[in-house]
Amino acid sequence: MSCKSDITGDKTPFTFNSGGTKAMEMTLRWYGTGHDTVTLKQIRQIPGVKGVITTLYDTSPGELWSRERIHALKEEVEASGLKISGIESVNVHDAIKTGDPEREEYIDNYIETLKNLGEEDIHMVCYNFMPVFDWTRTELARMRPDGSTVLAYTQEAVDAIDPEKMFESISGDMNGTIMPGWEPERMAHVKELFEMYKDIDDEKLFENLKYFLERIMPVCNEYDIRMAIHPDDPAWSVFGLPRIIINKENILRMMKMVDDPHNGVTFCSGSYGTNLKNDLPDMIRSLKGRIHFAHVRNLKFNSPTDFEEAAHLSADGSFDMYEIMKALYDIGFDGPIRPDHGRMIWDEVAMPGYGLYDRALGAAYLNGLWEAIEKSSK
Ligand SMILES: [Mn+2]
Repeated sequence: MSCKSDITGDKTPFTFNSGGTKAMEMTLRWYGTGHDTVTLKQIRQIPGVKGVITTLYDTSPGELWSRERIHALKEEVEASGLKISGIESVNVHDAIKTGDPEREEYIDNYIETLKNLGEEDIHMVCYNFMPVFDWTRTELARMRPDGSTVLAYTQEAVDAIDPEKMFESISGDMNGTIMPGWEPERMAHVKELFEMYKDIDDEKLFENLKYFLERIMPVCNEYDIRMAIHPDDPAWSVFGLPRIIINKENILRMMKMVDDPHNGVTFCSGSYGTNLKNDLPDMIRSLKGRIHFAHVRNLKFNSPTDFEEAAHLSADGSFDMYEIMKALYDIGFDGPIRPDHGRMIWDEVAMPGYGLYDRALGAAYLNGLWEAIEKSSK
């Protein structure tokens, strides 16, 4: 709602936003007490951050989330003056991704979890459909000229490594944390995981995704839960595994194959952006109404197959962050948004990509861009 007010009494010449309009909601990812070095109190003090994107980090893919645990998490977050703006992630079991007969039981659990989240008034769920490895990086602490460290990727390093050694090669740089998708218990079974996917190609993966979505859409409609698939990162096949959520063509195919507004996307600029052929503002515009969550970060390319995660500022990397935020503004994006991975700066020791300082700078910068876009559009 727009309001006019005046120090002298009734009316002034300026219009201010009283908070009644729908607008994007700046958030920060938080892994939960005992799993995150960053506290809710710290998050609360970042200007403009109203909510967290969180999860039950100690659950395994396929496990049912009880209403009690969701409720307890919600109470903890709300006691700090924040809210739960969405879940990242409710992970999808490999049996669902591979179409194994066991999937029925895991989909039933997933539906029950969504129902429990809906009952607790949580309406956005991020997930991914990547086989075996979640996001892949070849370095977790590449030094930049200013002394900060960042996650980085080179295709040459991936091509040279045995996938079973992938975890070993980066685990030493995790600062003692457990990184999402790289849980040691899961990585101990990498060989079996590869075996499960040996007959799965892109078409089969699409088919299994469609099956999953069709099964969960009724509960999503009932509780207004917006499903937001996270893109594959990097946006191409690694180690010969199929990867489908990688470009505009595929994501539009997915939106059409289960044509329901609750079937939507997490627009992650840093993941789609790994492929320089992806025109990020154009993709955002083509997904109007289906972007339920946004991850905004910048990458710096040293070559098309060697990139590192930069500061959010456009000038520090290869993307035009203003154009990305402008596209989100133009399509009327009103969901949760978060700065994505940050650099490790000011001697912070935290999960790579998930320190407090650089993500707080990112949130402030993205809020600044948004304010400027909003004011100049009026
Ligand atoms: Mn992301």
